[in-house]
Amino acid sequence: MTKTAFITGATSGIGKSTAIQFALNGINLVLCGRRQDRLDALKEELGKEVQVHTLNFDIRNKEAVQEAVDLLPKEFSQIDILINNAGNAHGMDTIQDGNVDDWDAMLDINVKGLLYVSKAIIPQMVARKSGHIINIGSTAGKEVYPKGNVYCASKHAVDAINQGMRIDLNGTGVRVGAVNPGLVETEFSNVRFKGDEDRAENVYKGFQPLKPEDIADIIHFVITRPYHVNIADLVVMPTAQASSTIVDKN
Ligand code: NDP
Ligand code: 8X3
Repeated sequence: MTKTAFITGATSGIGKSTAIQFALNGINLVLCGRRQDRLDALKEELGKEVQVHTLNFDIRNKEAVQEAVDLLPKEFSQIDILINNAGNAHGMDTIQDGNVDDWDAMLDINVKGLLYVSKAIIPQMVARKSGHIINIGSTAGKEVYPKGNVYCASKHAVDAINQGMRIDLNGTGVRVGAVNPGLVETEFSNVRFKGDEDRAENVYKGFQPLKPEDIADIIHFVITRPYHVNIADLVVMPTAQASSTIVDKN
């Protein structure tokens, strides 16, 4: 039977590549983000392959999240796969120089937003005794690096939530796992450095970073394992990367 995936942060980077990969493999899509022009373009492109519905909401707004899920058209209302991907870093400062608005954004989007979407979708999965949730964490959820403080805290929270979901949903038939990437070249650093393109590009200079397609390919692998196989927690880095701070740059 054709499955339906709900992907947050589908307008760019890892989420967009995952949407394309899923469409090529016949998975119907509910694509979420705030940039309507990009949602429209994706619907136009991927709608040639599968059924696509788009949702425009800010993941920080819990009422908007719940309403978007509640009002899904019938043909998209059964969510088989949830990709909790929307998120970003905002700023990169020492804790003493950190901007509290950046801290709010990272905790509200990466942690609370992920929880709001999960809260809106998990009950139907439990009721049906099936479903698969992939939480997009980060190597920043496995270690802390200089000036990473609150972003790392948000991704450590995703790591804990991923474990907590798997524990609490054990026995319900719902699979839960995380994919934790290292350095992937997306709009991530443009957002982190607030549009400073030189600074953003510099992050990926001198080595071959991961492409969002690499992560999409892995996510598709994870969600296509047989039902008795759950990939619980997966870390993937570029070959040139050994840790958040050790990258072989030439
Ligand atoms: P991008 O900036 O390319 O994509 C981020 C996506 O999140 C966009 O589609 C954006 O959509 C969406 N988003 C951001 N804020 C909100 C919001 N308030 N409400 C709704 N949607 C929002 O970055 P990536 O693809 O790299 O990031 C995706 C995930 O991967 C994030 O969770 C990130 O932390 C994680 N990650 C990234 C790594 C990297 O090196 N790139 C490494 C490890 C993890 P829109 O602006 O349209 O709302
Ligand atoms: C993104 C990877 O190293 O920029 O989560 O924090 S890193």
